[in-house]
Amino acid sequence: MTEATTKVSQNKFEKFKSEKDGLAVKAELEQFASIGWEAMDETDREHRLKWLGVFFRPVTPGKFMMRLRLPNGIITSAQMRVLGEVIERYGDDGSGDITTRQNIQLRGIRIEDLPNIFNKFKGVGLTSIQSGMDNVRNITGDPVAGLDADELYDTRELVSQIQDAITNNGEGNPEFTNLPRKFNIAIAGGRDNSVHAEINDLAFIPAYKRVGEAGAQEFGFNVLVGGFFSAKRCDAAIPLDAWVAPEDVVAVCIAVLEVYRDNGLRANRQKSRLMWLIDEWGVDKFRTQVAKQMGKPLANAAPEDEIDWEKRDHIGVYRQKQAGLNYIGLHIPVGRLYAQDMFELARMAEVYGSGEIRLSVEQNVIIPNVPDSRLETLLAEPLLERFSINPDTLTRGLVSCTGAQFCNFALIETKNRALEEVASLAQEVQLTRPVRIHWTGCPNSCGQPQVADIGLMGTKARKNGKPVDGVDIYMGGKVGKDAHLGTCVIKGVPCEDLQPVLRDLLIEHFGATLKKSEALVA
Ligand code: SRM
Ligand code: SF4
Repeated sequence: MTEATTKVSQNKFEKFKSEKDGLAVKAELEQFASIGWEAMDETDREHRLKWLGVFFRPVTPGKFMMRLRLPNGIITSAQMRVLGEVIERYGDDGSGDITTRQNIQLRGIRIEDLPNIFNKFKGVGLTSIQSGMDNVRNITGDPVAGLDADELYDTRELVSQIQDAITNNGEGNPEFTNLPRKFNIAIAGGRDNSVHAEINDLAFIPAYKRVGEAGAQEFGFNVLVGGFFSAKRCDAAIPLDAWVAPEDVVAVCIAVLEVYRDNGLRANRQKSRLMWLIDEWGVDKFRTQVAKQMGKPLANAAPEDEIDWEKRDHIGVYRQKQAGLNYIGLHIPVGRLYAQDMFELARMAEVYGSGEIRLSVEQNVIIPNVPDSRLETLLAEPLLERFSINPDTLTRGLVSCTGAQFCNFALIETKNRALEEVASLAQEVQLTRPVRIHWTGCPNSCGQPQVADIGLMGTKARKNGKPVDGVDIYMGGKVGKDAHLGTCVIKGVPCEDLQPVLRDLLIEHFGATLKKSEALVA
């Protein structure tokens, strides 16, 4: 590490990291399990455990959350079954959520069970290592990689290689356990930017480049850097003016992380994400440093990228590039799964598909490799009544962060409220196309309101002089082709007054019409 990292005045996070690396708790799990969560050192319990993907929840003390790593959002039926077994024993406390990074988080976890849980994970090749705090988050890739006839690049292998390099094959890698802050990486492989590349610290976008005198087209990626959301500031990623061949992607990730690790700003955690370093240096200097770290020059970006489609949501039945096979996208309301759901999904993936399950950043599930001959029976499965392939237009694009049920940053409850709100709206209005509504419980923006058609960010509003649950409303988020971030258009709407406001926005901006009975009343 350079002097820049060691000399800065240390905030509380830098201080505890320098005293003991987060990953060190890996060797102490048995001891934590035997003494129990209340007797644990507070910093180990509330912070360092996050290096193993284990999160203390002040809202539910003693019942921890576990965040996995599922590269490219892919999980096998055997892995899904293990997750179901882990949460099943916690009864009503046990549940799982599909996250906005194609990942799964488990709820209700007891510290005394951790050694056993990690053993079970190992048995099926699952890891939760380095999934929280100042580490690289789950690496996202195209959810239909290897299935989509129109894909430009199958992102699966690259995403796995990056995860393996950063986590030392899931065992933990001290090289990357002390970044200045969290770090997000995404690789787009299709034409519709299904990973929201622009909101990642480092993203790779398909782009062809003319090479050699004959001007042959070579496939590679244009590189974007610095995208992030935080309570203080939100920015879309900017071009690094670099194009990399697929075989150089891992090296670029490592070089960018090393430059960020050794030079990123650490004094103020509000200003520690990569974009703040790029601001300070300028993108040219940042680019030069990355090339220097790689030990070879970076090629300039290709003039155009290949993102030219509107974003797909993958819900429904779609033909794969493999003749006679289909992928089925199931809508999982606000991403919430229980043990029985996990068992059912695992069974269905085995009975009808190849035992593989995929997750999308919209918190939904895809079952790939279903032969034509098995489709009809799959579509008659009772689970599809709840996890529909054809949800109503408002529910279809609904995304929600965790919110107050489990997250102590939350200013409002989100998941249940999101479902209730669309159910009420669906009684009032009809739409001819889905509207992507994203809920997020606080300005940290885990539910990505800035990429939504309508984004709702929890806040405290005032009504009759009293503080009440409210939302700031974002609009204009554009995904897929020409992606750009939405902005706040209305501030402080009390949640209890939200429905008419949303109804009017849907009518004014998204072509909604009142249902007959409502129109008559009006
Ligand atoms: Fe997030 C912190 C949940 C995606 C920005 N996020 C948190 C914590 C860990 C806070 C806490 O300790 O309670 C939340 C855990 C609550 C819980 O119990 O579930 C939390 N974030 C989530 C998830 C589960 C939301 C969801 O329901 O899907 C997502 C997990 C993704 C994963 O699998 O790793 C999640 N968080 C995001 C995203 C979206 C994305 O990555 O595309 C963002 C905005 C993008 C970004 O990071 O640039 C996001 N989360 C934050 C921030 C603000 C970061 C900052 O620089 O200030 C925080 C607060 C922090 O890190 O200090 C945060
Ligand atoms: Fe928690 Fe806020 Fe993130 Fe929602 S946006 S999960 S409330 S930190």
